[in-house]
Amino acid sequence: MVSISSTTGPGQPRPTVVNPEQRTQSVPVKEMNIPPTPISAFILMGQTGVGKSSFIKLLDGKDLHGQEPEVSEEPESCTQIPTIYMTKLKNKPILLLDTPGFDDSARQNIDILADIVSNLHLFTLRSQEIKVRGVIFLYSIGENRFSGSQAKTLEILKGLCGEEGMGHVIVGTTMWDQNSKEFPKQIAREKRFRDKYWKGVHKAVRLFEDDESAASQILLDLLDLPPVLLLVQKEMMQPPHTLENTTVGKATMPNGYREIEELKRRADAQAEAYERELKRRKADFEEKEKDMRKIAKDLLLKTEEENRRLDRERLEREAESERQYEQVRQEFNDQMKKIADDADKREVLKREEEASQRREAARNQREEREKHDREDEERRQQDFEAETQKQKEKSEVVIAQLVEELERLETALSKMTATPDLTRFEVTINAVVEAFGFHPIFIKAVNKSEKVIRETIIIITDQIRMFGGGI
Ligand SMILES: Nc1nc2c(ncn2[C@@H]2O[C@H](COP(=O)(O)OP(=O)(O)OP(=O)(O)O)[C@@H](O)[C@H]2O)c(=O)[nH]1
Ligand SMILES: [Mg+2]
Repeated sequence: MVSISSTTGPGQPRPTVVNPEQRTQSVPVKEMNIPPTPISAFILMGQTGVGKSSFIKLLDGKDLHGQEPEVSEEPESCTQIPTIYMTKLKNKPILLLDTPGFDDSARQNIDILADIVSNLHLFTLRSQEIKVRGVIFLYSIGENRFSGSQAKTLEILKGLCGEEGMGHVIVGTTMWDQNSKEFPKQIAREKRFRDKYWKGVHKAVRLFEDDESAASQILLDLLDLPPVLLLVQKEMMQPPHTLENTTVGKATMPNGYREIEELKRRADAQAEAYERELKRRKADFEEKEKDMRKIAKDLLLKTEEENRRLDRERLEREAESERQYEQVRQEFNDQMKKIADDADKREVLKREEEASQRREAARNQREEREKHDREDEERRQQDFEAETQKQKEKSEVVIAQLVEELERLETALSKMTATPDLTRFEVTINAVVEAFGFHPIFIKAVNKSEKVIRETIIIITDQIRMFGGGI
């Protein structure tokens, strides 16, 4: 495939659909070694597996990298994208545009067609260098039925070429079984198809397997014709230069495709709407998030303030509690102290009471004792008095005896008075007087004490003896 964008200039028409993936894999024409004289270009078309790549390979076609086309026996498509190959025919360079086969998939057909048209449009733009000489439409004669995809392929071919262009188409029938009983059937089929489907083509030729000369002859036959501008090439030169506005584009873009395009357009519009809505919601969300953050921040600040206030109140309450506790404790201590004091006082009073009781008891005891003592004293006094009385009585008896004795002594003494030494008698009397303070004569009258009397008796007796008197 050829990249259109690399060759189109300002104001130049552009095809509409070019598969970008495929474009990157294609070989840009400007990079190919194209000779100064216009090069003839041929387009290979036909269903998958009919032998398009084999045809090019047979003619020794090589791509930009010198690679020959890939050929596959698998039923799946081998050639995936339109690819340009170069070769020589009678020593003149030619371009062969290999194309994938069309099938029932509108989407895939459109993509393939878009690539083919891109290349054809490029050929148009470079018509001084490249001239389309015709289309080789290969058809497998082995197919006994004209399938839907074959019909679609033929329709695309006609749409591409237009009536004039179909005159530059050669149908090459492949897959002949010359040595088989099928061969006659194939010939009959060829005739039937030629009459029914291939009307208007330049010719239909048989391409037996590996028949290089037949392949070359096809190109030579086309080269005998003048260069042609296929219908799609002409249409693509007209504004708006879009595939949808070409005959083949309209034919190939069935309702399904348009619906797909419409759906795609709607989907894109919806995606854009979703994008816008998403942005709006995102902005809305961000706005709300901002608000929420602000609210959360305010709430946080309020909560912190509230917490601080609660802390303050708690501290105040704790301080108040502490103060009350201290007060209660103080009151309690005071009460305890008071109770203790009262208890002490009571204890003191009690002790005083007990002391008083003890004193009272002691006084009572003492009084009792004194009473007893008094009574004892009285008894003793009485006893003493009785004893005294008894002694007195006894003493009186003794005294009486002593008085008698004394009187006898006095008598004796008086008798002694007749003695010369009266002085001594007087000394005795004086001694008695001095000793007792009274004269012995008055003893009886003064004191009848037994002791005095006895001592008086002793003194007198001693005096008498001293003076030699007889007692
Ligand atoms: N019997 C027979 N086999 C052929 C003929 N031409 C090609 N083949 C074989 O058919 C198979 C497919 O050939 P390709 O050249 O890859 O077919 P194609 O048209 O390029 O297929 P796509 O690239 O898939 O579109 C290969 O195995 C070829 O060898 C023929 O004329 N007769
Ligand atoms: Mg192929």
